Amino acid sequence: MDTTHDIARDQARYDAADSEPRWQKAWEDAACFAAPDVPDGTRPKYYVLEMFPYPSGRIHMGHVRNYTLGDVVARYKRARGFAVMHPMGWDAFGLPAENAARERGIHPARWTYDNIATMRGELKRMGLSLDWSREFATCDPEYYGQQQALFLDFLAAGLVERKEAFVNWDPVDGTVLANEQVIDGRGWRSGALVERKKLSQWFFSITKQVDDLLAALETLDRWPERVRLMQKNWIGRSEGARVRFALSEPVAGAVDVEVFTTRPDTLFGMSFLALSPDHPVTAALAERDPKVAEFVAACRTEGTTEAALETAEKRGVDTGVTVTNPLNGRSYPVWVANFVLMEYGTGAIFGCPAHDQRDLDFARKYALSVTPVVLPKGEDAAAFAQYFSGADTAFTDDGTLINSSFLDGLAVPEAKRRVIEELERLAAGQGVVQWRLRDWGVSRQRYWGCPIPVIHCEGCGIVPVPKADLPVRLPDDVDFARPGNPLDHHPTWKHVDCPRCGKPARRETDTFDTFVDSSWYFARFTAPRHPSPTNRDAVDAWLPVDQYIGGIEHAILHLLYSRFFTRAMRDTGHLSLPSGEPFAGLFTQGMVKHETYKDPDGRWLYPTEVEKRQDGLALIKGTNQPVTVGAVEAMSKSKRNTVDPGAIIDRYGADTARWFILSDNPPERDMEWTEAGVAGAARFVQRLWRLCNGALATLPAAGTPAPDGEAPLRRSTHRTIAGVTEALEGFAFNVAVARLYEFANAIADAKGDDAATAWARREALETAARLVAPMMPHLAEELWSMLRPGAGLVAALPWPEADATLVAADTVTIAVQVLGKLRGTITVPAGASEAEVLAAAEAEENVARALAGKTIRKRIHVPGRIVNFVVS
Ligand code: ANZ
Ligand code: ZN
Repeated sequence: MDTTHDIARDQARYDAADSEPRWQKAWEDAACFAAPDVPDGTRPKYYVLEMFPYPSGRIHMGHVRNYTLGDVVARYKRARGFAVMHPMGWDAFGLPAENAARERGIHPARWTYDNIATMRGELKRMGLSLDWSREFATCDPEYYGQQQALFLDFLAAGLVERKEAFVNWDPVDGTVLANEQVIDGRGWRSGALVERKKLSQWFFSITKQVDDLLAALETLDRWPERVRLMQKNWIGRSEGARVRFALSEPVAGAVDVEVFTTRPDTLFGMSFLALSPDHPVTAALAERDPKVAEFVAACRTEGTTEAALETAEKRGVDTGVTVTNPLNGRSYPVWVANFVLMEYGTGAIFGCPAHDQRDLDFARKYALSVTPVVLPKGEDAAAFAQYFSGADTAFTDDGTLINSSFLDGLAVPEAKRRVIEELERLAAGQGVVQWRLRDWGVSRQRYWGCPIPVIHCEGCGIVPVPKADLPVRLPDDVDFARPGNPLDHHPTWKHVDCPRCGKPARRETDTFDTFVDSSWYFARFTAPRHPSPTNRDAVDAWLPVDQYIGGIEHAILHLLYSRFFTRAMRDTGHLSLPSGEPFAGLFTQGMVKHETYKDPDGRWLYPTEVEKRQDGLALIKGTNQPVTVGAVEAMSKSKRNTVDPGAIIDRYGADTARWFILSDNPPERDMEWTEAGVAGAARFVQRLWRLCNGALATLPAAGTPAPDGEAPLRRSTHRTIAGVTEALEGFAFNVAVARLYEFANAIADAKGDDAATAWARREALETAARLVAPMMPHLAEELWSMLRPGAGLVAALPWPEADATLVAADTVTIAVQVLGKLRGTITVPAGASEAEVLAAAEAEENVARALAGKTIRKRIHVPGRIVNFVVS
């Protein structure tokens, strides 16, 4: 024990600033958290992983919550005898590093690795039980080189495709923009009107797995229902039909337009046909009709996302061309409408305003016909038609078909079947399954990403970079002063000889979407330095991740892409993983919130600038100006309602921060960070330490056999073990914390110096040290070292076992009935025999009165619950 520690003890205060680094070093020296390369089978494996951070600069409270939750699981499982893998790394490619380069002239690599160094230091101060030997950043060439190797294998296996797709093109910056970078139709940086442009891009063929990606969701019983539903909706399976409508005149060679519909039953209620602005027929019509051309040009400046189209006003233009409905032979106008996406179905729809809200809005706006064809149950047809003479709300539920010829009288599902039969008979359409999921476009025109390892040769076409030449490294000397992709205008980097014919050729200058980097990092952690993407022994032994923890914001894309990647890696022999599923268990944590503050001029204030007085008044520190206290909101830089984890650790220590963040609410819910809450946690840290420190002199020697007689404190101890264990198993960490608060009270209340109590007190304190360990690991070590000097680390101890006889309730309360009517209750020892229970029941005052003068015919006893006397 070093001297600073002794001083702390003399002052009877626990000094986290002294203790925490000391224990962190002890864990590191003992390599407590190193996972075996391959679990040896003597212990079951457990892989716990938190979504790895983007190295943005500093860790925030969201990270603290996420990594504390993961650490509780890791430490608990380790104590339960599992071989635990708990790694950490950095999701290190991405645009902010390039922005830093453009704005401040710092090289993206320098910016990224500096941030990583800072954040690694911050995470280490939290006392997380991580295997740091496995750390990597996705921008390390060792990592992205293996990613390139995976890509080449996917390419060879037909899991990758090159095809044309629309992008948001910034004509001034000469770059493709992400949807979030298009603001009101303009590039976020240049302010130029964004164009929709077709580019050849690389796609991962995720749609090839669509059936399995959907079906396997059913097997993920340790995922939140909500996330499974989000995945399901994203994959979006729709059953419907494709229907061909003959054009009144051929347009650029096309004689008909095909639509996709999920409601072929409503074909007799058709009012118009609408084409996407990007539809080939639209393009041909635009060439001869300036009105159409103008409308299409206007649409190009709108966002390309579904969300953008969802919110944009529905607009259209009548092309003057008509189509014939194959079922009734009538003509309908062809419009071009901004809400029809080229990327879904066929890029064309038929509109049925009575039964589709969007179509109704459109029909009202342009005075198109509205014919109801599905009658709600119990509704009168005439009244319903009357309703639609003015209604603004479509009827989208099931009902009975009307105004629909051979479909009249049928229910919607039956009408769908009949109409598809008829379309197929007429050779005008067929039933189809349509998926919402698109292939995953991974090409990005950026510098700070993983280079896509192919070469374009005029003679040979697309040539994969030979594996021996991997990694294709990013050049260091890049120019960010020029707009566009620095890889593209680098003087030498892209000029290479074709690996096939040797003639001058050109490197692909696109880099991967950073979602690629995070789609397999969990597999790489199992053998982070291996010379190929995976070591089969390691990856097959460790995967799937048993518990994955992260934010709901990644519930769709990241998880879906990872699910694709494990399947693709399986198909290319990089792992076995029979289920194909990377994450057996998923937990999504809530957000960390804080009050918001504004000064008298309406400017946001940081919590550190505000002083909250006892009387509830809030003032600006220093000036004492009044502060307006606003809503409790998710911590965000823009509202300045953030609390810096580093400052909290400086002031209170990591254990206090961890304890508070676990105590406030169930981890899946949002929690509010408050100064009072942290202070309360800090007091509890001191309280536990003082309970222990104050008792030390009176405790029997460690390992003393139990004396005769049993102190009541022992029951508290073992019930706490059982309660905390159950809570940790169920992710109810706030409940575990609450049980430990109660336990501290029980220890404090157990007065008495008799041998049995003193022995029980040692047992209780030792147990407390071990039970708080997953949550407050440093304090746990400190307490343990006081109680059992030289007995090793808590981090290496097994989890305490509850003694079942001490856990069981010591008494039970039983209801006593006479002829089914409640007459009284009795309280008996938990282990009482039936004879004892019946005797006590008969003796109960009220019961005895009810039995007086009667003959007992039958005694019914449900142990622990009820006694009923049948009398006559
Ligand atoms: C006619 C109709 C009548 C429709 C009706 C709905 C109700 P989900 O469930 O998402 O698959 N649609 C088809 N392709 C589209 C595209 N590319 N852009 C925009 N909308 C498109 O939705 C399928 C429905 O969305 C289809 O069924 C079609 O409108 C529309 F009473 O066809 B429906
Ligand atoms: Zn060539």
